[in-house]
Amino acid sequence: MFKKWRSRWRLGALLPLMIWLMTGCSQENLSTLIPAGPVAREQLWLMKFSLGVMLIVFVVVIAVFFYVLVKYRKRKGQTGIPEQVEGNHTLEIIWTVIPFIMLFVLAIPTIMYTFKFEKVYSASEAIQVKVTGHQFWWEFEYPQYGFTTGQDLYIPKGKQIQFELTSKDVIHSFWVPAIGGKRDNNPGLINKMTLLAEKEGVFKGKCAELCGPSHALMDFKVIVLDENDFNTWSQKMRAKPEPMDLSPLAAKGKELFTKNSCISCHAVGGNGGVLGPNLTNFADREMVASIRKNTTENVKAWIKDPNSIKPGNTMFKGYSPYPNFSDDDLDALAAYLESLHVYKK
Ligand code: HEC
Ligand SMILES: [Cu+2]
Repeated sequence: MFKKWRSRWRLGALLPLMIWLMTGCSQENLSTLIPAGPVAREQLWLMKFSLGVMLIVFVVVIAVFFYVLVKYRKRKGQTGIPEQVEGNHTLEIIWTVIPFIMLFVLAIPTIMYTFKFEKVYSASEAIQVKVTGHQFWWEFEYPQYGFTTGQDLYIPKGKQIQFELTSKDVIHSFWVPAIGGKRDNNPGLINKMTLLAEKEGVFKGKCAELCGPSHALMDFKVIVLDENDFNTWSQKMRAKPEPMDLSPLAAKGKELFTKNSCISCHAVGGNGGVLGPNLTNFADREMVASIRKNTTENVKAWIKDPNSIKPGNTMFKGYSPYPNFSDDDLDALAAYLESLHVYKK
């Protein structure tokens, strides 16, 4: 008996650990429970409402269960089986009608909000952003402004953003928990979604559709600026800046960047390919490839062996053998990339 209780207590001790782990997921910038925009807030309301309805059902069912358990327990001196009842019209009608009503109560707000979230804004009402998912990075094109960014989505606070979601390869899903979501990026199809951010700050986004070996590493950032800052940033991006006054090391890096066909996949300013993220504002990013802190060491490690950081990613895909960069080359490439500032200094 004692042993049994001891093992139960031990299990009980796991509870605080579980709570700690689960609340670890409620970081402010990655939580549906701390909304930073109307869509996320209304979705949170729906979650709470459904949970409330389900809680009522749960409490009533459990109460009836215990009531029956106690009332119809076997009493002392009782022999034989109790009276058997078959069919009861009143009861059957009650337990059919109540769930029916419950489903209506759940369905009405859910359908109303679903249609509300489907509203599509015209180009004059909203900022348009085309979001393309790639294994395993995000491309954000701003057709009204004429530029593209990778990994980091910049938007102004308080403005409606109209997204067009698609994919270059497999199905991905665009999700910014604190602002709203989520919706699939399907190859060959365009899905629309509208969001608005009310708070300035940096919010985390995730791919929410299993899309390959590095699916869990397919993060992005949503950077919400006040409107003036956004205008400054977008004007700078629109000018497609190339870095000026490079240090000798960075200038060597630029040369290597062109020579090693980095530029055939990555655009900087007005030049370059589109198979990899646009690097015009790479030095403004908090992360390298969305998952490592943007430090010189990590940039070098990424260029040297991207597959060890993000398995299955497509950098240098089809290039065989993989270029073997010396430490000096890596220093130069990193110095060049770290000079690609647009916004932060
Ligand atoms: C075949 C196309 C291709 C070539 C060539 C290529 N890259 Fe990439 N690169 C990519 C792709 C695709 C990614 C995104 C990987 C991911 O996050 O899944 C990437 C990511 C990066 C990143 C991280 C970008 C970010 O937004 O965080 C850097 C830095 C980078 N590449 C530098 C280079 C350098 C330097 C070279 C040349 C030595 C190079 N790349 C050559 C395709 C390429
Ligand atoms: Cu994905």
